[in-house]
Amino acid sequence: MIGPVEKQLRRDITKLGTLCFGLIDSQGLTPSSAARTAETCQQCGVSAILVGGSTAIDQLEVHSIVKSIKKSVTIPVILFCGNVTGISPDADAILFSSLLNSDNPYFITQAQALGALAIRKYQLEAIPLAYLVIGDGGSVGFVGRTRGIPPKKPALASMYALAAQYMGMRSVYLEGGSGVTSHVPADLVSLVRSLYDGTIFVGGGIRTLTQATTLAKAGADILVIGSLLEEEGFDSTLKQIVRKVQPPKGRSRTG
Ligand code: 1GP
Repeated sequence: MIGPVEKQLRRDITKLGTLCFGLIDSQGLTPSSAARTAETCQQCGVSAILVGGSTAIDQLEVHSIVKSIKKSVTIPVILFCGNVTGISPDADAILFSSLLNSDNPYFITQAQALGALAIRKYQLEAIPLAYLVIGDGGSVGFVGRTRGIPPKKPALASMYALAAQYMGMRSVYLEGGSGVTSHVPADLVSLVRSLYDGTIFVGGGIRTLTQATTLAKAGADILVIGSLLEEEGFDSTLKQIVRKVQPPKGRSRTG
């Protein structure tokens, strides 16, 4: 039941170490500027482009952005929806996520049920994922009605991650929130890594090489980078991050 995109990502993680994904928020970007950003991300060596946003409710906008990005890159374009309005038939896959620490069942199972038939109709590859908000989580914390896991309580995050594993979820996303000033703590990532067998995504507030390296060393499989892509000349930092966390084939990861 594991689809081609997920299979390839798993192979790359085994072979290369930590991967980087570029996250493009579908709001406030024209399709052509989104495509340019995605193209630059690909040139920097990222492994996939995520398209989404916790307040993205304009499905036509999401769709035209996905279509435009698909024409410009060869790496997978994966939906990262905050709601059913984030689905586009032109994407390669969707992070089929359940916001496990929400107080609102809509974000845990109901949106998923509402979207499921469309995903089947569009033949989108669904990648099952437990979405966990750490701390206040910014917009997603607010919109998703989460009870944020306290960043200084890694054991709580590991309990959720293990529960996700026992429920058959092959990935877990430790989300600090887009644009936050401090990313998910490294000791929380390493505790989850020591207990959870699947793919670990980490995102929120990753803007520098040091932050990315720290989280990669702590055990993140995939680093999701969004806000950095809105900065002028982001490509030099992104390139350095990719090179450091994912060295060229045949070389082992250093320091
Ligand atoms: C948000 O984790 C992602 O869902 C990315 O966060 O925008 O802070 O990079 P940033």
